[in-house]
Amino acid sequence: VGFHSRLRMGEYYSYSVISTWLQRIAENMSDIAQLIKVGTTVEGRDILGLKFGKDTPDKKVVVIDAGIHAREWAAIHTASYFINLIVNSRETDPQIQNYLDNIVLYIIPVLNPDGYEYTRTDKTNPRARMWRKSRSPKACAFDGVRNSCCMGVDLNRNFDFRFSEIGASRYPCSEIYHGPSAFSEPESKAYAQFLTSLKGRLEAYITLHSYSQLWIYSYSHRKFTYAPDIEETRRVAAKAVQELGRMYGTKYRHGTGPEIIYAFSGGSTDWAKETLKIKYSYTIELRPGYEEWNGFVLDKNQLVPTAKETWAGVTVVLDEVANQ
Ligand code: ING
Ligand code: ZN
Repeated sequence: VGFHSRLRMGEYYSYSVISTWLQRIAENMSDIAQLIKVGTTVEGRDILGLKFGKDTPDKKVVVIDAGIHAREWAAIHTASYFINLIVNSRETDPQIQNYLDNIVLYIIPVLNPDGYEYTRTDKTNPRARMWRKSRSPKACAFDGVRNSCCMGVDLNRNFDFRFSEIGASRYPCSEIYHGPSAFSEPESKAYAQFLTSLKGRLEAYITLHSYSQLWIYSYSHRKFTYAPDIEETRRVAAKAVQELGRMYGTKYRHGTGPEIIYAFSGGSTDWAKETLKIKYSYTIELRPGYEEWNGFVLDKNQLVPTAKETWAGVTVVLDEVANQ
């Protein structure tokens, strides 16, 4: 067990440290973990993840990701914490053994590594810390006054679900620029292909964001627009939020985007729900609460508690899939 095969939790790490860590886990624990490459970013980085559990064709699949938005560091930490927990408790925790035996679990901790690395240049460029989008090359549009050109696409507006309809912008300089067309970006395109390859077996898809303490389900482009299994979706969300809150008393709300935050289209969970017919498709907004002014910068001492309580919520979904 060499350098980088363990990461101390409660810290933020560069993408290269995270990548090496994932590789070491796959090398040292090939009985439970395999390295996967989802695709390649605009700047040429590999989008890496781990696949846990022994794969047999009958097993249900769960996918958890984080870091589609660059500045949401607490989400990346939380996904990393999940990996760390599985790796370190696989011999002692019966709940984790149950998951390893009965489901296939993919965790992709940084979907937008170009953006994440850019936010980490904040020591020399203080504004970089609040970057949200990818780092795709400049695109231009006339905004009524001038032709404005900017880098980056909001990857969570670039999925082929009601593309550009609402809560997204056609201006490249906007934080929520949806890109020139659905799946125009290598990151979102590769990820959609990856999820599609799991079709039929994919029972749950969870994407971690920050912040606002919300457990969001489909659909989010318009109020009162649900998938047919909304009752089940709601039941599991309510239970997850309750379990999450039991640990430290953190209060989450659950609902569709327009019910609890805002309407938007082009996001990964709505696309997955509609196209892949996934039973459980959730966007989770981690700590702090929405009343906080700049919740993207979460104090390091909140990282582990945030990850722990989120795991308590996520296990509600994992239990549904593993024990059905
Ligand atoms: N939030 C999500 C976003 O992509 C969201 C919010 C998700 C709203 C799902 C409605 C439904 O904008 C963050 N923090 O990125
Ligand atoms: Zn986000």
